[in-house]
Amino acid sequence: MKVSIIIPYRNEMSMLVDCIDSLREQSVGDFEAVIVCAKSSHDDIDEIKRMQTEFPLHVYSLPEDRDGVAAARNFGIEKAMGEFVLFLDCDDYLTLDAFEHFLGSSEGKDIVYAGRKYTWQGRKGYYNEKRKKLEERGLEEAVSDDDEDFDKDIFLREMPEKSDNDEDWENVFSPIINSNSMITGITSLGILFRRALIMEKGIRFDESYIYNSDLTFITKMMCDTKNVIRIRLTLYIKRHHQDPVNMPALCQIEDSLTRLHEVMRAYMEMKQILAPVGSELTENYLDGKFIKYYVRRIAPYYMRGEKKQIPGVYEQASKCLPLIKEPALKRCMRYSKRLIKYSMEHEASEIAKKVRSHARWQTFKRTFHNWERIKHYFYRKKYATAPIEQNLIMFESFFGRNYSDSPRYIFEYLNKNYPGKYSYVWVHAKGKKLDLPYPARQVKRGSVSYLKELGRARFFVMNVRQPKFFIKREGTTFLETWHGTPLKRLVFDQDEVVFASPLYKKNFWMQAKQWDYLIAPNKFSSDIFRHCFMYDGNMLDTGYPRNDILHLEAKESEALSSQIKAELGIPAGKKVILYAPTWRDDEKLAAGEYAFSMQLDLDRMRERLSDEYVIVLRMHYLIVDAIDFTKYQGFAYNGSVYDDIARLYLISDILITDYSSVFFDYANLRRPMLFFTYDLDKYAGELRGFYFDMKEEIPGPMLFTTDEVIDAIENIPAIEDKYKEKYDAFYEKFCGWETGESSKKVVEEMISASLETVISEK
Ligand code: C2G
Repeated sequence: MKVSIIIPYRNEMSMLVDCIDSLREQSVGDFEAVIVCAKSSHDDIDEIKRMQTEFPLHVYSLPEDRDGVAAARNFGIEKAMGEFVLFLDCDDYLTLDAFEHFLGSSEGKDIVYAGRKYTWQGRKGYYNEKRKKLEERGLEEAVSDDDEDFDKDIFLREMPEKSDNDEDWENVFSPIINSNSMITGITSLGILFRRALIMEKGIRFDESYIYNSDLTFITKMMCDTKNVIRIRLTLYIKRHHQDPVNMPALCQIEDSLTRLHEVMRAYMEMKQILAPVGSELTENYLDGKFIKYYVRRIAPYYMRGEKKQIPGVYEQASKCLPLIKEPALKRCMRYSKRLIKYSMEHEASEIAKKVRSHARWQTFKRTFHNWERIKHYFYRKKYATAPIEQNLIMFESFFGRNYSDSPRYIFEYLNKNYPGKYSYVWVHAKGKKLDLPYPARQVKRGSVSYLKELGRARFFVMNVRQPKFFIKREGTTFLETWHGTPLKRLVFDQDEVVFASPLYKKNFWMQAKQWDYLIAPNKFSSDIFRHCFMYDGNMLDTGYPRNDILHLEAKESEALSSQIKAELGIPAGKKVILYAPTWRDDEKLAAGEYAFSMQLDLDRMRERLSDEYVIVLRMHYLIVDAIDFTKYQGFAYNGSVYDDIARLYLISDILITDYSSVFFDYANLRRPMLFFTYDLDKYAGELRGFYFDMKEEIPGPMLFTTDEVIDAIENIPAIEDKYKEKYDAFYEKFCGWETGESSKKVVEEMISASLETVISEK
């Protein structure tokens, strides 16, 4: 057995699957995997044992009296049979050709060290992104030809014999010195270690460390061998967790006191281990890394309070700082140098003052270089501290791109039923003032006036998330209406967010914590919203205000329909097909802007349907691609310029959609729906994943070509007949709460509860 891969495991099953898959797909290999499960993960052991692999997979549980990564790795070392061991964390993975390179270079070596890369993504996302990057550069390289950072040829470097020549010797310590990271960036991951050397020298991970046992382990290993080879290719992918709220990686856990103490202890021990080796340069690099840690983590910690609140940190730092040697100090930045010297002569509270004034100066420099930051500075310091305007309500729908959705109907309800009681401000997107039926101030999203209003409004009604910098002031009320029943998995229910920012989950969590009320359109959504947003505020189980309009009296509804058709120039005698697809996560053009590739063949539809029908095309608000309508005059109409999709539902006889939440709303009308799901496998599998099996629940056929769509339209009565029962069940489940009174219910609940708050505050 050539290599034993030691994998400590703790409750991260979905990530372990990815990790094991990366081993399954190695092109060469004579290895075994040794998985060591921590106490808290014993429930998963059977599932792990059932994993099918072509290589031997040994699963152990850590004895009751041992815990932590260090213990799991040591236990793995005891069980390992390979000539080498390699430490792999269960949330990380190896590149496809890792073993080919590792084994190809391992002959006669004690340590084979390769490059690591950090990512926020699992393998699927990582390789997708890589493929995309390659495509953008016009390359068609196989994804396994890894690493844009290095030349494609492997660059192997034999380490020199230990000698007095520091210049050479430094390379032996490349894991320690060859990066800009702080001391905490040193790791034992992704390195082949000759097992005989570990056993012979009795080197183990120190189990008294929680976070930083790697530091002394790797230092000891490096000091005990001459035989190191470095592969200048990325073979190890280290993964940050996208859900640091529920499942933070060790490196994502905020610097706690324990970690500060551990790092300082490890630094002192590493210095002791290195002392007999006598490599000044290596020590200097290590000192440099420690200086960075001190300046960025330890000294700022003093700002949290007086000495008594930071037990032992100051004392321990006082022992570490004198160990830093002059050459390392000479090489570091002026502020770092001064801070170290100052720290050796002053108390923690004085150091805290120095750090604070430096931080203020840095913030000032950063802020006043950038107009956006200046605006946000004033928002924080001035607008969000000004008196709150007690009757001011701010509305925003789809980032101000239109006057629509539930905020619109809440606004109209308030104006009709509470005239003169409130004042209003609506947010509009750049270059698009809104056409409002009642008086309201309008502010451009992101402008200074917008920030002023954001600072002083008493109520907020928004259907997407508020900006990240938003400060939720005491005594204000935030009503999040959201914008649809979820079919697509959302936020914390997504295993992996492939296309959004890796901080998506964390940001979402912070934002949802600021919501006082969240509207649910049905019981199904109400339940899901709780876990997908990790939301524990007030849920308004009222149905969507935006769907009130779908429950007007027949006469009123017909009159409104004729008016809307006239606005769009649609001939009264024609039936209307509404095509309203959703957006695709992988068609991103820029932040908040997506492309859409039209798969419905409009020429063909016109040919077969134009005598009886017209089609209104309504793109999702994130789509910026324009369709040329001039070609289809009299048949296809641009519904995307229309503010509110609910009014388009009203005029349409048939809806064609895909995975968009529009079908939950449209069902209120009980009119026929067709599902043009030409990319179902990709969408449901790769892009999002669904909360339920579409085929089972949707009250209409899934269609995959334009001809199938046309055939269905020509046979609508038969389809209505076929799906009648399903439609009834669907209506009951998703539309039952919506009776045309949702705006009223929301306004009454929100306003009365908020008034109570104001009264009790007084
Ligand atoms: N929408 C629209 N036109 C479309 C598609 C959607 O006006 N062609 C509007 C509808 O009001 C719809 C809302 O945007 O309900 C959300 O659109 P989805 O297609 O469902 O996609 P998404 O914005 O990702 O929201 O919980 C719902 C999910 O968040 C989905």
